[in-house]
Amino acid sequence: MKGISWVVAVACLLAGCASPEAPQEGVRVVATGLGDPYEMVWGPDDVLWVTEKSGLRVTRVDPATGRKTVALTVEDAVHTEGGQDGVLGLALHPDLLRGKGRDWVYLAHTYAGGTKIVRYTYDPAGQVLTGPVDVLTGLVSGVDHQSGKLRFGPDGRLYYTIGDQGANQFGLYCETIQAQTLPTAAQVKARDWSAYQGKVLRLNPDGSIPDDNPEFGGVRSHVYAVGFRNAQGLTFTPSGLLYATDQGPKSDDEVDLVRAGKNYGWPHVAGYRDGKAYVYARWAEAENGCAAERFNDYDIPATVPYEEETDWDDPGFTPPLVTFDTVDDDYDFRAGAGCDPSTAFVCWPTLALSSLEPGPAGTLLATSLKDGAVYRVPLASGGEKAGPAERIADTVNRYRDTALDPAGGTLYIATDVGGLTRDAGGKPTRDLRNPGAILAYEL
Ligand SMILES: [Ca+2]
Ligand SMILES: [Ca+2]
Repeated sequence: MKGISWVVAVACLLAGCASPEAPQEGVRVVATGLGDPYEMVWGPDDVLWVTEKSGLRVTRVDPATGRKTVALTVEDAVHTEGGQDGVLGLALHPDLLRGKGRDWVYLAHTYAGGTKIVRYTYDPAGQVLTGPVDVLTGLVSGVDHQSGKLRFGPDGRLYYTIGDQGANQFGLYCETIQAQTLPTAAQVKARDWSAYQGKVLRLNPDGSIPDDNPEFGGVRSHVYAVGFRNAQGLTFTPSGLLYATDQGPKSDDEVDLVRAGKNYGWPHVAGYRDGKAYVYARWAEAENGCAAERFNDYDIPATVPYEEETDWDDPGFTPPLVTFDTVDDDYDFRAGAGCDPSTAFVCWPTLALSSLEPGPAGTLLATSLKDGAVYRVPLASGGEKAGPAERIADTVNRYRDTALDPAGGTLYIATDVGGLTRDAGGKPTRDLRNPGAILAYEL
């Protein structure tokens, strides 16, 4: 054993390993050992309620002591190693622990039949979640772009983001993106939710379709807004407006003000409809069949049809309030320092925004997976405008979600257990400083 630790120690001297507990400027470690904390919510009991994507649990963490209590192991949840599936969104009923008999916690997770949203009842004596009741089952799932954030709105409805499943890229390049596909009346009647990818959904807490949901193409469904790629951030502000983040393909992460019936552009538009550095290549429609093509993120073969952003003009299109790293058309995406094909995506300008919540003084706080930082975005004009963003709480980690202590200025930040991020010099690294942790940062 001693020999092995020597090998590790020497390797660390050479390669620069960091202790997971090592303090970083302005950031302290509250808890470790979490299995990919995905959604973290400040509860009415002043405890952090945390889902663990790969740990397949709901864990309550005392922010003062870091003490962890498992409230639920989700027996039928599934996670693929390295995948975006698992135990995802969590929303606390507004009446939780208020003595009204509605101690309900809503959870979204993948299972053998797709993704489902389930209601549990919290037992405060045993500190456990019990009695699952299905709210909505049979949502499409996969290993990529699940999004999976769940929120209670001030209107008492549940809001849920469901991603484009990573279609039209990498290993799924022959799958068609369904972010603009609208459910038909026949599908809704048959409870076939297969057109829901790339949307924000709005549902009654019992899973039914609210009577006042918008219609798309004359059909009312759970769909509230369309045209998203991977909206991992979703939040209401105290003024009742709904915002989301979306992850751009190689440029153009966005913050969107989400309104009923609107279209947020993907995959026709990334960021603004400005024709910059993005065209929509339709790999599934390749002239000789998609299987005959080899996916390429930089050059579109002549046999693969594509369209410019300006080729698409939808009256419902709603541009983002702010984009991150919008680059010009001549930007060289191949030129990332220290990148090879297996790490290239970390060198692209995108930040991979992963969460959103209101911060103090009319701001939004968004986390980044690729940049290990929180972006503080000021809102203006009654919430109709945003930016420019300020970068804070910088470490070498993949930041997954935040929760703000309502009593003070402490921001809690959850981190992934593994994966690629950028080191202090901006180069790709898998050497995460605080894997599977909750960090605290004073705003
Ligand atoms: Ca968009
Ligand atoms: Ca654009």
